[in-house]
Amino acid sequence: MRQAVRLARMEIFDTRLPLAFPFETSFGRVDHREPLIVRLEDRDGAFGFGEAPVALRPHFNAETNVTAWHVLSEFAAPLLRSKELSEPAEVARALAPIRGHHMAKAAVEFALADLIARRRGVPIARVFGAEPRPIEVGVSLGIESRVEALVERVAAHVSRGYRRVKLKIAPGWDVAPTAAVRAAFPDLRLMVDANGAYSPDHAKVLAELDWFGLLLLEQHLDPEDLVFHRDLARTVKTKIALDESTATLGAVRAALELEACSIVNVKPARLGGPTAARLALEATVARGKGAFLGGMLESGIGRAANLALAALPGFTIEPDLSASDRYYEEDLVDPPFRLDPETGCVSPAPGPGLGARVQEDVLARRSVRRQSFSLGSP
Ligand code: OSB
Ligand code: MG
Repeated sequence: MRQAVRLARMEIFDTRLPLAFPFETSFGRVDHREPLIVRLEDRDGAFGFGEAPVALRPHFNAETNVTAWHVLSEFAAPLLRSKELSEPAEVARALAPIRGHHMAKAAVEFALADLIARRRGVPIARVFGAEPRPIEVGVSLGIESRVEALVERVAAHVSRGYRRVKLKIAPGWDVAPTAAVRAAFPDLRLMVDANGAYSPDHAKVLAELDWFGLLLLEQHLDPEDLVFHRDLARTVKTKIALDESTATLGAVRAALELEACSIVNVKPARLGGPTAARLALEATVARGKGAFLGGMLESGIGRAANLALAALPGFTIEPDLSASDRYYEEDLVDPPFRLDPETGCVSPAPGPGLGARVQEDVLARRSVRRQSFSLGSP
């Protein structure tokens, strides 16, 4: 057996990261992200970083930047005290007494995976059972005030090399912007995401989206109602993908069983970490359904780990995972992630763990609060 990691310390950073350009979804417009970054250290001084991509508001899911801080500091830290852990999945087991709060727990599991990879001197992908490689990625673009501005935004990203684009939609911003982007880019791999903004009363407008040859329609209805999604999936030709509705591995299994979707957005933080993400992907593949890896506008810390997971076999659509400059002017990692315009790929940086170096000075400067917790035996 491999030598177990003896945890000594956990530090939490509460960050404020200004976005390169505002991002508007059906929940509203944001110009910052506020992820918590977790740094774990073991008794030999080895360390690893993980990210909880939470926001200030509980719109995507019930977690916020404040609940994640509360859960990590009050409940996760005591459960991790004096723990010896040999693999990331053991974090999920150690934190199992905490119900929900997946993003908070995911940050710890990702940090342990990075720490283990650095100790072994291997890329984090290996710890996930994947072979690190360049990944063809897609970009997720927000709602704009005018259709022309959206078409320009899409054009800028297509010219940079993105070959798959996801548009955020909401009632009143759906058929017209989708039609305009499709008219300007007849062959683009295009999909839309409503973040739960529609109801079954909108069946007619949702059916109109069938005209545009979309790869998928993501989470158009109430996240808590799989049966709505199943019923509506039967009335539209476009494939349905679920994000918020598949908040847990159990919900992924239920959605597949019900045929509420034919594609799963495998979003590691939403599911509770890399182990849950791998299991969700495996369940989806076993059912013969499609999958893509989703993102939460993570900093380079969360994105490096997601990029490693995106190399797992079974994904059928490019991940929501773009270059650093799509998100932040100043990323928390160096080098920043770049898109190769020739191949449409983002590559992991060479090196152990996350590959890219975490810029601890930038992390400190971008944090409004940080706190360190001793995890060693008293
Ligand atoms: O619904 O997939 C989503 C970002 C924040 C919250 C929810 C979502 C998103 C994205 C961004 O679509 C994907 C990315 O990280 O590039
Ligand atoms: Mg989504």
